[in-house]
Amino acid sequence: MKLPPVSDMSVSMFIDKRLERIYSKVLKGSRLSKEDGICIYETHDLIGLGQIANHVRRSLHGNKAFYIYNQHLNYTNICKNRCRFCAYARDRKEKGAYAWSIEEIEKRLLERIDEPVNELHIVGGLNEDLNFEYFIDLLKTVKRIRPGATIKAFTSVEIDYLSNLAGVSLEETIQSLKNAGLEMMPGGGAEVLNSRIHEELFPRKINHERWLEIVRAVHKAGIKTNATLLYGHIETIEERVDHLITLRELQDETDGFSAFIPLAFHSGNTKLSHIPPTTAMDDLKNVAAARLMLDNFDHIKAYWVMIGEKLAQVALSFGADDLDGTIIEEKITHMAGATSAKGLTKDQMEDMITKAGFEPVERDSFYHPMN
Ligand code: V47
Ligand code: SF4
Repeated sequence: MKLPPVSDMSVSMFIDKRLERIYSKVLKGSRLSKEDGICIYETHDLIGLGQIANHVRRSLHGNKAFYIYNQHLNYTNICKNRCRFCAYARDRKEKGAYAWSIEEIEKRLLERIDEPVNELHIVGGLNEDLNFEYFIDLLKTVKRIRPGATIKAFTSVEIDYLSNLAGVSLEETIQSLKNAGLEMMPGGGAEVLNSRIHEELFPRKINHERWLEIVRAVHKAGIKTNATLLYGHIETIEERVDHLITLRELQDETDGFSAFIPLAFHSGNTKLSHIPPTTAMDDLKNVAAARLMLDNFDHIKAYWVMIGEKLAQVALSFGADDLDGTIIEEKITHMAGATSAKGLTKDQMEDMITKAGFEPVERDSFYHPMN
């Protein structure tokens, strides 16, 4: 039996007929509505949805799948916010609490100095024992030891905290960090841009409006950031879609987002430990929803740490074009029970991509190919 190629996929091939409307819009280049977003999450026609998302992913990036050789540095787990979904944070006197000195950070960088790391992903808790000088020193130390690597550091939550700590405006804070070596910011911190969820899960953290205000200021200062959605806890489908639409609107305004990363909630060792893990269906729908709703984002990452290496490979055919990085020593998700590896080698990364039928492209933080 001869099947048509994917590019000739007919709109009448879908099991869920609601996907016909979405596919027609995608082919015309029309923006998807909130109703379309809800349909994407509600449908059980995962293969139909995947084909539409894959069509967009392939028109943007062909057969390429990106990854980066990076290293995570989580400088402290002491945090005054104590979000209910977080297994990583500790109080100052609690067992397992830590804060790395600048010397300790230097040691961790030097331990891997022979490896071709080209991005340092640096985030931590809100630790009242660290002063603003510590953060400037941290950035300068990383830049001195790894001058060729990009520093991608701090979420908007940390930027807000640092601005209060320094006692200067948001703009001045961003400028000081930039002068010390900050070149990009990761996603994270927004969780779900929604006041109900904020109140229930992370009331001490900055709210929706402040998160947007900070990201807007960071983009205005010429620093690109990523964006995330933490899904699989108490959020509704409508709240997920609203979150994606809010990000899409901000991207229309600033064009400062680089990639979007759906983050699958892991409940182990958290105050929400009764919540079961996300399903593969939901993980893939989140990747596809991101690819289809975020029509102004270049890149969608499948974060293998959270969804596992095997599903991340599949996600490359559901809208994702990037597997994030080699990472080395991931802490935040592993403390919440993740069973994925703590890091991958370059060979493992390339093997994963090749065996999923894609061409691996090692990139820098700004998606320039390394070779
Ligand atoms: O903001 C915290 C999430 C985020 C849990 O920008 C949890 O390239 C699941 O933002 N289960 C930090 N998630 C990680 C992050 C990130 C990761 C990889 C790449 C990039 C990037 C950004 O992790 C937090 C929060 O949303 N998180 N606890 C948990 N128990
Ligand atoms: Fe602190 Fe971040 Fe954990 Fe919230 S998610 S408790 S802000 S480290």
